[in-house]
Amino acid sequence: SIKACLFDLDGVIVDTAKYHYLAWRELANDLGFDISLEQNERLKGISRMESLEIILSIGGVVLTEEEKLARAAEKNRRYLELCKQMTPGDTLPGVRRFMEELKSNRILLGLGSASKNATVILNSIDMLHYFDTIVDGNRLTRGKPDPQVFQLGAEDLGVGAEHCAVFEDAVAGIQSAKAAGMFAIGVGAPSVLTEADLVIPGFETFSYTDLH
Ligand code: B16
Ligand code: MG
Repeated sequence: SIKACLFDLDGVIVDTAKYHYLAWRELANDLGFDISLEQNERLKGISRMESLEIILSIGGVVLTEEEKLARAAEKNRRYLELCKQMTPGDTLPGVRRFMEELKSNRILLGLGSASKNATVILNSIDMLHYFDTIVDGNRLTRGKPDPQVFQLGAEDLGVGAEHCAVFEDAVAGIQSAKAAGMFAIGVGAPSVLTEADLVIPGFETFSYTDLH
């Protein structure tokens, strides 16, 4: 039976993917090329520096390590500026109700995000207090698809992998959950999240009883 639920942040709790995309796109445009929404799909769940490498390879641009760090820092400044407009109303539909339901049924909640901005974002949508543990990009030595992010979460909560369910919108995140030996629930399109154990379109039509 499920004792803990581990949630990805971007694309599951809040739609920050659109802000990541805007900020990356500005960086690409600045370097003289563009990135499509389809190419942006490849960046979901991937760390900031790895995302930068993918973007540079799309544009065929070569930078020094120093330039890369400066560009990544600039992207993050722009991203955080865009995130400033976020309010609790930006929480994706049904998420808050679902978490309340889990809480009242004594299911433990964890965050498993590649983002180094996770705490800031959770604060701005007033969701930080729901979580019994936070695993974010600041704690990770290996990013998704490595299982580390969800393994650390389960360890913090003292729950075995077989009792954990993971909610993820990214292919890399589903792979990470499966590699950790957990039940992987994709949030999005079944055609994209083919490796998930179950795919849901969102939380509006999903409740605690569906977990069993
Ligand atoms: P940051 P998640 C991921 O968050 C995003 O999906 C990905 O697009 C982003 O590059 C990554 O966080 C790092 O974010 O630049 O804020 O550290 O989906 O794992 O919650
Ligand atoms: Mg995500």
